[in-house]
Amino acid sequence: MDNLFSLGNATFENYVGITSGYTEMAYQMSAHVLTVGFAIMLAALLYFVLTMKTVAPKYRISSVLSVVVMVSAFLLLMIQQQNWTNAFVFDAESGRYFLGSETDQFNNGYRYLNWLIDVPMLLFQILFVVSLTKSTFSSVRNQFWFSGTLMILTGYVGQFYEVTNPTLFFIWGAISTVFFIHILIVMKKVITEGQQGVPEKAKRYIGMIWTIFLFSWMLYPGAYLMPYLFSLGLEPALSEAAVVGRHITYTVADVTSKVIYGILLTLTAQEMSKADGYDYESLSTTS
Ligand code: RET
Repeated sequence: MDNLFSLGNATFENYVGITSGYTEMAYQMSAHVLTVGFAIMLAALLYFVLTMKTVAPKYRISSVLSVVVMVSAFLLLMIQQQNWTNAFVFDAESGRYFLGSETDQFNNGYRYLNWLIDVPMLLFQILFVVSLTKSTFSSVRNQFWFSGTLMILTGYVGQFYEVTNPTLFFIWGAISTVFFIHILIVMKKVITEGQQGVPEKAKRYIGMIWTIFLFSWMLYPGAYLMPYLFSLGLEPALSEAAVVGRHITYTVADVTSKVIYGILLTLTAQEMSKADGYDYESLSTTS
């Protein structure tokens, strides 16, 4: 693999793109999955704007935060998609796409920088819907902020080493995981406290939020590890299936952790609003 090291700390998508190249199907599936990802963010942006008034004013900050998340995700995921289509060039002789020699290489970094905005927003968002009984708002907010940011920054550094230095890749990944576990512990506390003294339906929604949260956030470290999950060894698999698998995993994770999570928070807030005497279904259309 000596000649490959001229790619610098490139991620495995580029190594696949210079060794075997991508078949039409793998290249297009990746492009399409990346495109559907940002299209969903724009569509969901409308949902969060249009449902804003279906919840009592004190819950509306949650919708505002979803709007912030949608705008930043839409823009950064669009750039991420362009990074994919610009990085690889079709070669008519072999019928495959190879890494271009005069283009930027592909890197998932746009995603990580998007998380830097979205992760704190998604974590804060729930605090505007549920009420804490024992913990204080500012302490939870600061813990989310601290661990959320460090989890992403350490993972961002680690992903550059996924091919060239697996040891560093796993060390940075492990440090990131410590912060991730801290986030899960704090979130579980928020969920448990939030379920106390709320209407039955809202309680069920909050339970679903925890399941969705756990499932979708776990997909991100899965995508980080993708080249190793495919090789099941200490060398990354340079397989296009793993590349497509990573794009799909990230997109499913993004739609679930941002859009479905936000919708469930809206539904929870609607139930709590009703319990507070604010029932949007019986409001007149002019109010
Ligand atoms: C990294 C590095 C490897 C170890 C772990 C990670 C966790 C990432 C997570 C990201 C969540 C992102 C979200 C974005 C929404 O916009 C950084 C991949 C544990 C949990 C929810």
